[in-house]
Amino acid sequence: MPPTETFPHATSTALSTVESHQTPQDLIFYAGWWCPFAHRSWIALEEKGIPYQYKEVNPFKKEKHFLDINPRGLVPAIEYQGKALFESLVLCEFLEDAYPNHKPSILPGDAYTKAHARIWTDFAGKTLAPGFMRLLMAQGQEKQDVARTELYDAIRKFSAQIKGPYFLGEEFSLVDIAIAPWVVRDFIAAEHRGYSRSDVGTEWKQYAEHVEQRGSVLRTKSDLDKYAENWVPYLKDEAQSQFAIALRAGRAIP
Ligand SMILES: N[C@@H](CCC(=O)N[C@@H](CS)C(=O)NCC(=O)O)C(=O)O
Repeated sequence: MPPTETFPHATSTALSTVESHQTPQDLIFYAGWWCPFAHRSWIALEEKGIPYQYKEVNPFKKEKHFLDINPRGLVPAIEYQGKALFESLVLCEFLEDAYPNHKPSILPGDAYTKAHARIWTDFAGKTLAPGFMRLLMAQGQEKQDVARTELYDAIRKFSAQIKGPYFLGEEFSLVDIAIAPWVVRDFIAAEHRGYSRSDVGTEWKQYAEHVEQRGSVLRTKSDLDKYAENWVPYLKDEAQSQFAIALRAGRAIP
């Protein structure tokens, strides 16, 4: 997980979004700009255009006011009309249920497709996201090779189900939201762990490119350098990389 001392606030377009969400609302969103789990719920809020007040929290400090909202002490959390909730994917489903008139819906209306979406959201949450984390945190070539192979296998299973451009087809959904924060951050795995979207497969590369261009994803995105800095203590690989240089120069992820 990211370090206890993180850059204190969002940057780039995410900062503008934070600044335009400071007015008190029925819904207070407690997040860390850097946290991929918080990023999920933030994308859902933005996607649905729900009024919310953004509050930046450093969950590692375990401050009492925050533990009163989420006893687990983790971001994201929300206070909705004075009542607290947490867990990123639960929050996304809550937003869908509590704001039915805010479109687009992030879950399909049809019962079968909704269940299908939940199966793959679960896969994204329990297999893909941890796969990215394991790869990033793996130390030594051998462990990194194993972690990368496992992640590629999992992504290929997921990719085989992508209808395109998004997972369920034309509609952006909870499945996409569940994996979007790791798509935004996968350049770190490319930079330090030999990961490449193209090596996983064309379906995945195209899918990732669509997801990262979604308006709600762009509006909640901080500077890539800041995400990368956040991971440095865990990567233990300070080498100056050509990949980082290419990325900063605005070239495509290989
Ligand atoms: N399962 C949780 C995970 C949330 C989580 O791990 N958040 C991290 C930041 S990315 C956190 O708050 N860490 C604080 C800590 O571990 O003390 C969710 O999906 O919301």
